[in-house]
Parts: sequence; structure tokens; C-alpha cells
Amino acid sequence: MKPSGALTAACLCLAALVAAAMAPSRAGAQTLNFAPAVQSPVVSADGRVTLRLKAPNAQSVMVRRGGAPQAMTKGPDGVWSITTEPLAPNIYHYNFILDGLVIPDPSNPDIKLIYRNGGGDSMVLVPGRNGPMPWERQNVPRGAVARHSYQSALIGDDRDYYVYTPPGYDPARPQPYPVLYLLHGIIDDARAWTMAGKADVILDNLVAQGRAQPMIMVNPLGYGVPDMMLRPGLGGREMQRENHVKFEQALLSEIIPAIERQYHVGRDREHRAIAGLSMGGAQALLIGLNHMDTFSYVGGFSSAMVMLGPNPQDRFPRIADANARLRLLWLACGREDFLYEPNRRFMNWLETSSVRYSRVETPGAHTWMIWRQNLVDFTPLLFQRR
Ligand code: FER
Repeated sequence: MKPSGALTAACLCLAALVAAAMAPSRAGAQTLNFAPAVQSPVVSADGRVTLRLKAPNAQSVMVRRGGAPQAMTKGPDGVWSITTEPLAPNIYHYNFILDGLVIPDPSNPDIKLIYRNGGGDSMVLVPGRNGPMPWERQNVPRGAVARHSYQSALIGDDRDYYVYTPPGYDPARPQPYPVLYLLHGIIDDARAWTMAGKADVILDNLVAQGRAQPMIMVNPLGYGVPDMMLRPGLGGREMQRENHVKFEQALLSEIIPAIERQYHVGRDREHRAIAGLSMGGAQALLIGLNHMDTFSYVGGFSSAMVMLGPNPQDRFPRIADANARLRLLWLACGREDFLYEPNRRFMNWLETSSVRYSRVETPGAHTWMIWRQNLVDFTPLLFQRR
């Protein structure tokens, strides 16, 4: 068969592109260069991370990775670099500060994007030295992450939610799957739990080890007021309250019904868990503890109780039902977290109210290192038959 004209043209065009990429550059000829300017990050066997940025005309390049920014050193080739001390196995976040401009590492594809923003944090994995960490990709059966989008009649915008299905997800199996609704924090968007939290990797690994039940995980966008993030002071407490109210309505009346139409999931409280980090932790508690008819597992990681007003406990009028209705109430916070005190006060109030819950205090601050580990510890407790 003769190739069509359009196909021939496409082949010729592709051949020309490949030839241009491979040809030695000639003055005036167009050249394509697919190689990154530098290799960054590079992790050594003992956990030292080398970061590089090619910026020959920059006056100053620094790296920020929690704590004070550190200066990078410029080489004669215009490449700025820095090598860390040996780091414990984990995932580290960083940014470059290039003449005052905060940017992710342009050579590094592992990035956590920010809501309505082109920038974000770069991430680097320092692998476990005695076997893989729970958030490292391993040679195990993999689930899948699907992106859904819809027009929210309630909120009046176009928004996404992401759905993880476990390895071998079978829409015809006799028992329906349980669902974890897992909520992000402020500045994040619906992708954060997979991009930064590696929640899909963690669930694949826990399921492979037989530690967690195969479950579906849903990551919705947590802003009920989409512009809240763009307002001074994040809109103030009144707008934040409206943010939570609208998000709760969107979750209960739009997202959950859509999931229950689209996936083979249980439609009762025994099959639903809700958890989140920071802003999402406050939302998970607010929604979960006020809808114990809908959820029987509730988790808050470094929850932003401060977003619930001066007396957060007043937002939980039905807390006396928790012992009888919930299978799990799980609250975690790092002792160095700036939200530790309000979390501690809330936990103490639960104790005063004789509410049974799991209190998980760890070293650490308000970081994804804590939340990834929280997820590793929390998900094995969900949906276990008793
Ligand atoms: C605040 C403290 C923490 C606040 C929000 C947060 C909007 C949330 C942080 C997060 O989600 O990481 O005062 O007000």
C-alpha cells in the first residue's frame, strides 16, 4: 500500500527533527538539544545529595531546603553546585533561589506543584540503605491513578479529583471495595497526595506486604472557596469557614456520589474513611466527626485546628457518639510542628470528653516526611475485619 501524502509528510518531518537533533551544529542551522544542562540531583551511596544549576549570568544562587538558605558555589563552567552532608533515607524538598527568584530545579522531574501556580518544590529521594523505604517504587503489582474532572455546580468552577485503584482492581468481584477520602493541605491541590505524598506507591507496597486492605483512595480538591488562597491572610477566618462548609457540601453531594457511580465501592459507613493533612486534617475531622453516618474511620495529620475558630471543640456537637459509632479516630502531630499546641489542646479535650482515639506524637515539624509516615501507619488500621 502506498503511504498517504500526510503520512509521508509526517515521516519526513520526524526524520528532519531527528537529523537536526543528531547533526553537529552548523552556524545558522537550527539544532535541538534534548540533554538537560546539568545532572541534578545526584545521590551518592552514602546519602550525600549534589544539586546543580547552570546559570552563567547569575549573581547569586542559593538552595533552600528547610532552615536558612545556603549559598551554592559557582564553577568556571557557569554551573552552581552544592553537596549536602550524608542524609538519612527519606524524601527531601528543596528550591533554588536564583538572584532572589525561588524556582524548582529545572533538571529534576520529581516536583510538587502548587495550586494555580507554575512553580513548586523539587524533591529528591535518598533511598533506604537496608532495603527500600515504604515510599520507594518496588517491583510489586501496581495500582493505577485516574484523573477525573467535573464542573462543580455548588462551587461554580471546573475541578479535578484523582482516584487510586489497587492492583488487580476488579469491578466484578463479589465484595465492593472500601474508600479512603484523603485530603491535602493549604497551597496544595488534588495532585499533592500522589505527587508529594507518594500515596499510590505507599498503598501498592502495603498491599503487596499484606499490611493494608486493597482500597480505593480519592484525592479531591479541598478548596470550597477557590479564591481563598489568593486573598491576603488566606481570606481570614470567615472565608476559611465558608471554604470548609462549601468543600464539605461538594464532597458529600458531588464527589462521593460520583465515586459510587464510577467505582465498585461499598456505600455504607463501614466502607468509608476520611483523613487529611493540615487544612485537610481539620476538614477530615470536621466532616468525619459530624457525619458518623457516612464515615467510620477518621484521621487527622498535623490538623489545622486553628482554621476552625477560637474554640474548635464547639464545631463538634456530636462528639459523644464517637465511641459507639467510630471504628477509628486517629490523630497525629509532630512535636516541632507549629500546629502542635492547638492539636494537643484538641486531643486533651477529647480525653476530657472520654472519647477513645489514637494519639500519635512523633518528632518532626509540618512536613511531608511526617505525612508520608502517617499514611504508612494509618492505612493498615483501615477496613480490617474483626
Ligand atoms: C493557619 C495555620 C495553618 C492557617 C492554615 C494552616 C489559613 C494550614 C496549613 C496547611 O494546610 O499546611 O493559620 O490559616
